[in-house]
Amino acid sequence: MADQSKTARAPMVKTVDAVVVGGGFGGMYQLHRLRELGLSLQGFEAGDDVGGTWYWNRYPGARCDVPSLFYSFTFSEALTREWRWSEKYAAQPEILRYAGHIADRYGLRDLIAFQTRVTKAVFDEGSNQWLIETDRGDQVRARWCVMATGCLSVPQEPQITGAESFKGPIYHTGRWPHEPVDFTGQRVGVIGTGSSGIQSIPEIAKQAMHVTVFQRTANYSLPANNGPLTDADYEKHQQGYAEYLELLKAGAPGVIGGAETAPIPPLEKQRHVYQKHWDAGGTTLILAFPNVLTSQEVNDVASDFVREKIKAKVKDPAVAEKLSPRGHPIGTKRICVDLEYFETFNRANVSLVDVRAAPIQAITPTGLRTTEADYELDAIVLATGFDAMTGALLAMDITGVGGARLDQAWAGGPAAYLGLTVAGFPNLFMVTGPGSPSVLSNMLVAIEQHVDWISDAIAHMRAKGLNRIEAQPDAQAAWVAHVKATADSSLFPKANSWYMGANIPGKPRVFPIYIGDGYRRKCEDVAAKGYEGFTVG
Ligand code: N01
Repeated sequence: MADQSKTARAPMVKTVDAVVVGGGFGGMYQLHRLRELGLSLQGFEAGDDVGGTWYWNRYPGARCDVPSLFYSFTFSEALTREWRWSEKYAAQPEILRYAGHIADRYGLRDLIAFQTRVTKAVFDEGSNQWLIETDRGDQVRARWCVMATGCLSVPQEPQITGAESFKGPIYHTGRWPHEPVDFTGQRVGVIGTGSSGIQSIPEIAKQAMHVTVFQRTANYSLPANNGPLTDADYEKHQQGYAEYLELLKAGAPGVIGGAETAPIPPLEKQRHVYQKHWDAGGTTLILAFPNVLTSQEVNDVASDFVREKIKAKVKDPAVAEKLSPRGHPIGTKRICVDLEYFETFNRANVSLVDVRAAPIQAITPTGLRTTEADYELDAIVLATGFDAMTGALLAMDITGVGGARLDQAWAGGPAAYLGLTVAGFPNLFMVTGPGSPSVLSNMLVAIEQHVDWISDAIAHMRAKGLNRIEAQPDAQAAWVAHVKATADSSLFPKANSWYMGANIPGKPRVFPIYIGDGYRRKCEDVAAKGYEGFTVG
């Protein structure tokens, strides 16, 4: 694991208008917007530079599954004009450069204390301020506190007996070292076949002597069809850009938008359309019809279609069968996008072990033991995911009104009004928090919308001389019920996914993502009605 030695500095004791936690895209844009409003600010970031998820996830093959041209901020025309992506799906180093460019362009680094983790936030009812504490001994008071802490920022490491005895290195994809890792001549074991495993396995296999993939659940993955972006691509994008911005303003549809009234398309039409999406590449196949994620009947056709493709790609029929996902509808565990993932299993130096059939028993000094066999390994890669959606928020000790703690308030699962604020925790905002579209939308677009809403709310409060805004429990309960009802009308609850919290032992089984239509409009209406559902004072 990357061990950062921290640069020494004296603890800060000060008061600012707002604290922003997180130096990823959300934190950076929030700092930029609040500075424009004239607020005094303090940002905190655990890493030693900006970039958030793209700072930490440096594993080989890390790449975005949203086309680069759309994985871009839209708030500044100049920024859009001057940045040029090289590939249809940008790789991690390029996205990190984009994050660095934003930090430079807007002079954001000076606002952020790096290598600093926020440990505690306590609301002081007397002053209506938050007292923020960090692992560096900082004590910062602020009227407004914005948590831009990311949806997938706390790595999940399975507790495997004997891990500490392993003689080689153990890497987690979400905490990849900053210095290059060379697997040449090594026997590498990879545990996990979610997006991180599916992206890293083909790259590791190109270098290592042998890769053993320990798979518990086979996953659906769609080809990226990546390639360089050409002048013609840019021109076409430019031509449609104004229309794209208009669409964003109108609010992107939810992933199950329109499903209720959608008919079951004829079988041949479904297969024809899936083929078109497959050829184009990327994630859109699961959105090919409004009801792919709500109708088992439609989903079965899409799932079969992808299983057939896997069968065609993998030469050994027994391996193809092991790689064929069964038991969850396509799209209900996060869909993966790959570059030659299934083809990688045709290589002589790659083998697949089904650890559902023969579970992992222990890590030994020289490798890994399942109930069936011992595997000799020089290095182990944990592509085992994250404590998603709530992990980073609950890792901090957050106390609101009357000593209420966030972990207690969320003991039964996260509850938040619009995914932006939590009743009992005034003046605290979350960027892409639970109950908003977040990970089932384009994250940069979702971040911009949330940051703009939060900034407007703070500007409104300041203009009116108000210093406290708090979600009303009833409004929050109604929103949470709506998010749940929408989720329950879909196939998502059928899977044991990180969306459902199923990858974290003991985590409440809740689907904390809003997948219906009209989210942006709802947020705008709430603001237009003088922050309906909030108590403002
Ligand atoms: O994590 P995951 P991830 N023994 O939770 C397995 C985003 N992301 O880091 O399914 C054996 O999806 C686990 O098995 P199972 C994206 O949103 C985006 O890959 O629980 N196996 C599963 O196979 C993504 O969805 C991009 O049975 C164990 C795997 O580990 C999210 O991050 C790229 C195990 C974890 O898969 C998370 O992806 C990368 C154990 N004890 C990530 N514990 C792009 O933009 C866990 N597993 C493309």
